[in-house]
Amino acid sequence: MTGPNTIDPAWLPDAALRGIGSRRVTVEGEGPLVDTLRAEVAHAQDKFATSPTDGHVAFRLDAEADTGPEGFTLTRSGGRTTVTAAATAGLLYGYFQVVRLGAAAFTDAPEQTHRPALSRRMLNHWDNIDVHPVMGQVERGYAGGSLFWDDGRPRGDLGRVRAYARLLAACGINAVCVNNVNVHATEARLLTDRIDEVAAIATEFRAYGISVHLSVSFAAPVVLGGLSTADPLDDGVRDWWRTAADRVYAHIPDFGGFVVKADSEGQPGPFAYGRSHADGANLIADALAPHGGTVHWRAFVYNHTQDWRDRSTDRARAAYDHFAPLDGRFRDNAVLQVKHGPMDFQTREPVSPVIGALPRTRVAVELQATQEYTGQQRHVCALAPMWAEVLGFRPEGDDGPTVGGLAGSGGLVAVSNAGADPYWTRHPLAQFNLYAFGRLAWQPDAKPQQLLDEWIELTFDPEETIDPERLRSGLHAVLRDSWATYEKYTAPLGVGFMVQPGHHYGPSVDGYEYSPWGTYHFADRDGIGVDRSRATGTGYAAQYSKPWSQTYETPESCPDELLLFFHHVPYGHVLHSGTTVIQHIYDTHFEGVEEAEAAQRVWASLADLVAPARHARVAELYEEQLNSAREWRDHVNSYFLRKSGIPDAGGRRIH
Ligand code: GCV
Repeated sequence: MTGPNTIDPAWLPDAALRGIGSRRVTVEGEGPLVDTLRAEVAHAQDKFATSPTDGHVAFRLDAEADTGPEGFTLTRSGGRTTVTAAATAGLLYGYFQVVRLGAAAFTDAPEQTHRPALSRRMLNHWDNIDVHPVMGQVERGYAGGSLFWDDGRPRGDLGRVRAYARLLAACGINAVCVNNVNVHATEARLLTDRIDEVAAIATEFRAYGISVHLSVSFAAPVVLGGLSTADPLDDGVRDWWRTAADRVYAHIPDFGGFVVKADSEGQPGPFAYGRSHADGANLIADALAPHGGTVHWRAFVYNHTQDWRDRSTDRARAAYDHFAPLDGRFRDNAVLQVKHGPMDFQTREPVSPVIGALPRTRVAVELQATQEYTGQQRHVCALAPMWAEVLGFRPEGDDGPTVGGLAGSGGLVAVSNAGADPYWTRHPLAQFNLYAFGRLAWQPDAKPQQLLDEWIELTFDPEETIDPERLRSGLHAVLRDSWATYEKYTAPLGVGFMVQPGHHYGPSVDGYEYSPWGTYHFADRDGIGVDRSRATGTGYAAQYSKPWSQTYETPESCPDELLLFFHHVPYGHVLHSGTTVIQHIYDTHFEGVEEAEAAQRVWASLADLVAPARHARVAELYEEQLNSAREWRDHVNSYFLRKSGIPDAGGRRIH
């Protein structure tokens, strides 16, 4: 894989600091974040010391300012730009807003106050210390090894972690869970005798206002403490967790809390003791409460050893069935962390009905920036449009709150796509997913196209590019609709999981069809899809409130893109688009590959505008993307031609 000689600056190249670096800047206030801000300003001025202008930028603390703990007010008038905040975090976020605005930060404009809509904006790393025999070091990681550990030990030089923290703060992220939710034996010890390693990482993140969290094993009292039980109602177990939390806070006073995957895919949990997930979450919440910490308890609980012959069990139902009855039983410092869809980060899923179903429980919504099912950072797949759709969804219809609003109670979380690769995300264009996640967590109703423009302007310095407009429109052409393109050449109409088992890359239409994982499409010679209606299917559609329970109940009212998620229909079923299901499958698979080919040509045409190493890396990955997309097209089209016997109306070549 080609790459740069140094670590890529992503959306903070020095060129983006030109505006602030060439002005007179004053910074008021004290504290670690103000120290960071002063260091940022000094760095910018060092780079542009030779080009002073007469503008002035001031950062001031004002305890009376109505900005909340992280917000800021920006005023721009008469050559003076002022960031005012009630707390030091606001000054730092204000600094990055000034950077983001570029030249516009220094022209007159009405006063603006920015406050994050969500107070927790978190990344989850699925990093292991050791290299796991099947999953590698970073589970579902496609960007090299861990940023935190190497060769079984903490990285000696944490400068890279500091640089990562800076990038994250610049897009608004304020919390990071550093290790995998599947907690293996070595990583379990981060909670106890290896806590110093977490403390060292926390020092780097703290400088940028980011709290550190840890994934812990529910069985820790047994595997680390030598107790005979991990029963959440056992006094010895409760004492053990309290002592464990006390020790963590003795090392990391501003520690954020724990993330727990329990009773899920082999991880231990409260079911073993006949206890509920509220009992489990509250045990850990109580240990954290004296220190102000929070437990993020994942709702990803389902039976992964089901019998594929059993048509009555529906994995999509599981999280709601387990958790909706527990509403109101969680502590205030327990957050239920719910994947955005009911299955597992497929290219297209409906929004999880759990998100709106627990009004008396704090809920965080979990997205997946790491592209497990969306091309594994070898395919271009900009996820902001998907996330914006999820965040704008209203579980109770037009008059109810959005998912973004509901997540205000617990936060927005993404599984990180970053690793030790010099481009951070392996595919340089996947950096946009990380950036867009942070910005959407700050402002869930931000428009994906606007975020794309921001990212382009920061990442690709307009003044160093000979034709910024051609570059901008080229990048829009390759990124803007890339999720839609990816969806076209992979699994159709919301059915999901036609991937190769295990690693989940590339097509295998029946790969999971006769497996225990609960992920089926039920294609036969007559039709395809899962009947999840209340009337004749698994009843999943009835887990939604109105109007969605009605919308999803019948094939006539169900949106096309989710049809096969909710219904089993004949291949000749006519979609709202006017075409049949089988013809839609053929058409979209041909179109998707053509769109990817067109994007590849656009990228080639940008060779004179993009740094050679970055251009070469993306060009190389496009070769892989196109090979893979053609595999997808030919597998899926051939499979359905052979199953259905219905020819393509376009008479195109299917194998
Ligand atoms: C960390 C999916 C992934 C697993 C992941 C799991 C989870 O099943 O394939 O690798 O485990 O989700 O979110 O816990």
